[in-house]
Amino acid sequence: MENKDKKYGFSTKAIHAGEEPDFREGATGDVVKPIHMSSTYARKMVDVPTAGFEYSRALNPTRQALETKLAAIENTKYGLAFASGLAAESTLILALLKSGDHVVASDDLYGGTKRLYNQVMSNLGIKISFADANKSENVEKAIIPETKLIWIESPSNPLLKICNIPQISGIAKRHNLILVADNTFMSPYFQNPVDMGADIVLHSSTKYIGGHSDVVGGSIMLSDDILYEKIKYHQNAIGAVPSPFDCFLTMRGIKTLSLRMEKHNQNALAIAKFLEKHHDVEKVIYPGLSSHPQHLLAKVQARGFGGIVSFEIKGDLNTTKKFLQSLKVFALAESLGGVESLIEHPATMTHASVAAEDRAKLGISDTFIRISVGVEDVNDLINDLEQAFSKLKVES
Ligand code: P1T
Repeated sequence: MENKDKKYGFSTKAIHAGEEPDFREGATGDVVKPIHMSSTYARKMVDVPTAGFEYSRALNPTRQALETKLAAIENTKYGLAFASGLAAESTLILALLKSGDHVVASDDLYGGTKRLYNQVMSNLGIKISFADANKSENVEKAIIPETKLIWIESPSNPLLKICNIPQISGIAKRHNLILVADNTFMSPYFQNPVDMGADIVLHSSTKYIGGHSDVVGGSIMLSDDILYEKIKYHQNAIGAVPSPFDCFLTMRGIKTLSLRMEKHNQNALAIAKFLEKHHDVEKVIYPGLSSHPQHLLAKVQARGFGGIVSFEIKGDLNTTKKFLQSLKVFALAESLGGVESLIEHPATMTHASVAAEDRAKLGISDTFIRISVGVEDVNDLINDLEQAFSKLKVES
């Protein structure tokens, strides 16, 4: 079953794509794709590689299965797997851009992506401008003659800003630019940017796709033959590929993606509503709340709102630290998208590499907190938040 098999639903593709039992003579008919650890493949004749496999960096059977599955769940022709989200990003940038090229990006991106552009790619002469992509016209205004690519995250990390993907895709097409959409926060279960006109979708599969906080990975999904060939060539030439075991874990995670996303969504909405009513909370950001400025766009563009809730606590940095350190079920940790609930402080953790003045401009204050809502019993999560809030009162 492949991405062409549009007749199958999401969960069927997530479970079966890339893992059809092998009934060829001598094969064992495994229902789960085996972990092919071999780094190289013997051939009988000099110029005929066995079953197309030569060397595992270029192609590995377990990674090939994952790549088929990735394409199937994102409704694209091709999938490519990498050693991390940033490895996928680096490969994509090096494959498509050269010195002097310019990128327009939405202003609220994962801190590591900003660092990659500002501290690494800038050394190669690749330039970037950031625009508030809440309004698509800001993206168009930032385009200059050297612009080659538009890069968006929707919802963004950590402010959960939503870009109008079809509108921005229209801008990209008018200016002959490539549109890259980081779909990490929605996962392919809730949103498919290529179906809305994006050229390339990118994921940190460390997050929802893997889903269990036990594997670091990245993925790129796309349907354009020429872009695929370029990125695939660089995947091998640069070599930032995942191990076969990582591919196995990622595939195992994908099989329950639909179940997990439904529960993440349900728990996150309940927590967002709880926080919105709480007197110790200044402001809650969750695309599923009608108070979110782009709630209606989120509803049209995606099939769910995801598992990330951001909020500002009343008080100062000390209040924020006290609150974060009082939690018992939530782990104070970077990352997101796993079955367990995580909480973090973007200003000192995930977005510490973003300049303080840029953080201030964006609204990532010292009292800003990001939650990755897991799939635990939601009452336990709410009780944990409540007991941490109550600690603030006792000590103030
Ligand atoms: O961590 P890595 O797998 O390399 O993925 C980078 C990345 C790319 N895009 C988005 C939207 C991300 O959130 C990330 C990684 N983010 C975190 C580690 C975090 O805690 O936000």
